[in-house]
Amino acid sequence: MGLALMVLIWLITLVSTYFFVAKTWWLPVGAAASTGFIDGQFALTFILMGVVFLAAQLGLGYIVWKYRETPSSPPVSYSHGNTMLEGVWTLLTAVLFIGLNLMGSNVWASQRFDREVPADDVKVEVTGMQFAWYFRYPGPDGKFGKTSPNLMDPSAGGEAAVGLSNNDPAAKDDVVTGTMFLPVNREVDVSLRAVDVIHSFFVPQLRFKQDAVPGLNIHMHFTPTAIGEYEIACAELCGLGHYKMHGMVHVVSQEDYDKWLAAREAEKQ
Ligand SMILES: [Cu+2]
Repeated sequence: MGLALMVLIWLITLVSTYFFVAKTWWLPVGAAASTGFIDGQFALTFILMGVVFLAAQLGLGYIVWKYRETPSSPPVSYSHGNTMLEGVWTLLTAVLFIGLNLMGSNVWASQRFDREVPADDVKVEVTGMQFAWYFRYPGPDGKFGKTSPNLMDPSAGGEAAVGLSNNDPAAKDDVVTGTMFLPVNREVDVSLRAVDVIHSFFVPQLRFKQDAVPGLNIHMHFTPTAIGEYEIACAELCGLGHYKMHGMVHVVSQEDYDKWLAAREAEKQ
């Protein structure tokens, strides 16, 4: 029985490790400038944790087999553990987690702070609500008009859903859409908001994931590097309609982006 259990534990361990090594289940091909360092951090975390996982599971199987019950086994006895072993184990785990955290903080900060803001970045405000995403572009004046929670009417959709104030001159040319369009190879400055509960804006191909929190306006930036259509998923369980809270990002050429934006402006007139 001990032998069978050891083999079973090792089998489950090796089969589950295979899926990671063979990358049968992995992030899709990246289409953003940050793909390299995010995937690097991701791979490093999986390799380090994978080694610990393998060692722990192989060790578990061995111990289960070695201390199996046999006719000559001594009666069960309890010990109070080994303080030295527990100390070393706790220290190594702490070093591993704090180390990964410090390394990851560079990657984390690079999407939020470390940068010189390019003058020609594309500003988009993303608003999450139960259960839709809205995207607002500042229009030719480059300025977002005022919005107010009092004006928000999610059931009305569009401009009313994000609470756009029509009295503000800067709001006149703002474009609100249900689909995100972005020009390729230009830095996008996202302002992320939520109307009701916490949502999470996740575009796997763009290696972008950030919670949208009511009351906060969270800035992040990324640069799409390949033309294509990418699905947005809400990655935070946000209510009964969570499963249908998705949208599309269309990364297009600069020319197509200009045309699209001009058409949306024309629609407003
Ligand atoms: Cu959501």
